[in-house]
Amino acid sequence: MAGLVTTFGAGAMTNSIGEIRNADFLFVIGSNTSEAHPIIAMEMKRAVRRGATMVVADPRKIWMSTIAEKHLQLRPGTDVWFLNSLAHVICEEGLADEDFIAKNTEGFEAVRETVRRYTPEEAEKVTGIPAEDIRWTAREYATTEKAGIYYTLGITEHTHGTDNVYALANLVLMTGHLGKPSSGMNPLRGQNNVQGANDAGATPIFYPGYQRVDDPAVQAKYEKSWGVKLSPEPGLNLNIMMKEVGKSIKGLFVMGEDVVLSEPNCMELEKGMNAAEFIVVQEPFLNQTTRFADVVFPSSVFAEKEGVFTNSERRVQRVRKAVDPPGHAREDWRILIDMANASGARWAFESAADVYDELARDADKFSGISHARLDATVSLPKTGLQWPCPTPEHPGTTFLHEEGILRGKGLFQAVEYRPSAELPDETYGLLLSTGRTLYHYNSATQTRRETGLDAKQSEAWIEIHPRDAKKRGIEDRDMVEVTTRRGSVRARALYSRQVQPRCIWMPLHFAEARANLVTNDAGDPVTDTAEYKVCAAEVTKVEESAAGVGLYPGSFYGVDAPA
Ligand SMILES: Nc1nc2c(c(=O)[nH]1)N[C@H]1C(S)=C(S)[C@@H](COP(=O)(O)OP(=O)(O)OC[C@H]3O[C@@H](n4cnc5c(=O)[nH]c(N)nc54)[C@H](O)[C@@H]3O)O[C@H]1N2
Ligand SMILES: Nc1nc2c(c(=O)[nH]1)N[C@H]1C(S)=C(S)[C@@H](COP(=O)(O)OP(=O)(O)OC[C@H]3O[C@@H](n4cnc5c(=O)[nH]c(N)nc54)[C@H](O)[C@@H]3O)O[C@H]1N2
Ligand SMILES: [Mo]
Repeated sequence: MAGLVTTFGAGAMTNSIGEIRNADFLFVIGSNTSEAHPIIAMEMKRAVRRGATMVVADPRKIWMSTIAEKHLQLRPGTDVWFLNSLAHVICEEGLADEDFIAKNTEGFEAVRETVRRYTPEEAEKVTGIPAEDIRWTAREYATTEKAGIYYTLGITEHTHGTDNVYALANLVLMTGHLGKPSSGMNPLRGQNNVQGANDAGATPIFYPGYQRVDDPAVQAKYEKSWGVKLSPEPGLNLNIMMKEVGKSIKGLFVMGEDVVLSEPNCMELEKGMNAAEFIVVQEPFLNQTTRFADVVFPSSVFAEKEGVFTNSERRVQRVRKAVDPPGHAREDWRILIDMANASGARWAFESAADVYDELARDADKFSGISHARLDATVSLPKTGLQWPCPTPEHPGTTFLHEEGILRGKGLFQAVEYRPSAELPDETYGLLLSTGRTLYHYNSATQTRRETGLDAKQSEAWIEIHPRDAKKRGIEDRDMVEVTTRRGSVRARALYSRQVQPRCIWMPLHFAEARANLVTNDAGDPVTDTAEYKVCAAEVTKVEESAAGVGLYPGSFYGVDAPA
């Protein structure tokens, strides 16, 4: 199991972005690729233009669904049903790659047994996807050699997010779509360098390079290397930490996250922040979270510093300083080193390159990578090196698992459907989902400071199906209040057929209408990732206030035109 779990645990693409254009079947699930990953979407468009078949599984009509052979518009939160029914068809119709399964995997029988019950006809009742479309998708996926899966938050931001990922991995393993070009299992990472942050050990369970904190040999290695005693206990996951702020967590050092905007059920977090004893925020901009800070360290943005970024395909690339940080702002690493040394450490790093060298020294995956090597091997358009890259001579790794599933075996995981934590009922009759748009970036601290982007989308909105709106006496563009068990926000209602009836959708970007005042902080049992994608909500019309009348956010292809 070692290989697959390391890869899936690392959450990196098994394959590379450049391979997408040569894929013959693209299975895009829970990813609004053209808005959230436009460069990767370009590769997908290129594949489709070449003749590849694309299937989009998404509750909303998104731009990608307009070029897909089929749009499987499932009900939010029903992916395990859908994916198990694909596995059902693959098993029943003898499409599984028995040879690959025997050589490379363990645990297939349990999955075969579990999915027996997940017939396409039953799946249709739960997911809303026609049984025939399920059969067709299963056959196309299983019988196409170059078939890749691409997924993002529509899969992970659920209380059954881990089950969704396992159900996808089962499909990859049973069809043997692994260790080959243009195939595999490809989570598209979110923030710039979120991959690099994970690689560097910014997670509660790993040291750099996905070496487990509870492995005594690893612990001993780092105690020697860093010269300090280390704990073998995994740390807390983000969602759990946020619930402990002001309770067992008395002090908080926040760097590069606008927590009171982006964490679920954020009013509870605000209470915790008010009860905390000391809060430091290291930020290039004043944001919602700096309101709670005792100290703000002004830091710099990407163009103001040296370093490396690692993207979703494990490619470590150099970033170079273009301008000096303004005023008192400084590079993050310099601030952290000063903090460490003021606390009694003796860190002597003189450059970002020194910091990277220390990381690479103890983590095999990157030991062949250094700023010096990256600087010496610039060959456009393919810059950087893809890990694993264990030695200075190693060329880097384009796709993983070429020689079988590394040293271990891919472990199947039988998963059963569990409904989302909170579903619509008589009081809260609508299903609310949240996400992002092309024009703004997460907390929008950066994009709302840019006049062009702000002109495109200057105020918050919710998308509601005209039928649901009319039932509630809501006209297109009326101001409404969205209420859940946790709180309420005001935003403009837009009639939209992008969303299904009985579903509403809103972006997370707007500080004055924080989606996270209403989202559910129930977490996945394994990762604690919150259920941002499903909660129960109700919508009522409110009087237009004098302020806050902004521009219509626009639509890219007209499906959300007023009825
Ligand atoms: N322009 C822009 N780009 C960004 C960002 C940004 O804020 N703005 N943020 C970056 C970050 S941090 C991230 S993590 C990525 C996220 O990238 P995405 O995950 O693509 O972004 P989301 O808007 O969350 O969209 C998730 C998709 O999943 C669908 N979905 C919702 N619920 C379900 C479900 O139950 N099942 C299925 N199958 N699908 C579902 C939604 O309809 C949507 O199309 O984007 C990154 N790129
Ligand atoms: N409702 C809902 N909520 C969500 C999501 C959702 O889909 N729905 N998605 C979730 C996801 S996937 C994510 S990733 C989060 C994102 O949420 P956040 O991480 O809070 O959002 P960002 O805007 O990416 O960045 C946070 C801060 O980093 C600062 N920053 C930028 N560059 C630097 C730098 O170089 N150094 C330092 N120190 N700071 C910097 C920015 O100014 C900003 O204030 O939101 C999550 N919240
Ligand atoms: Mo993200």
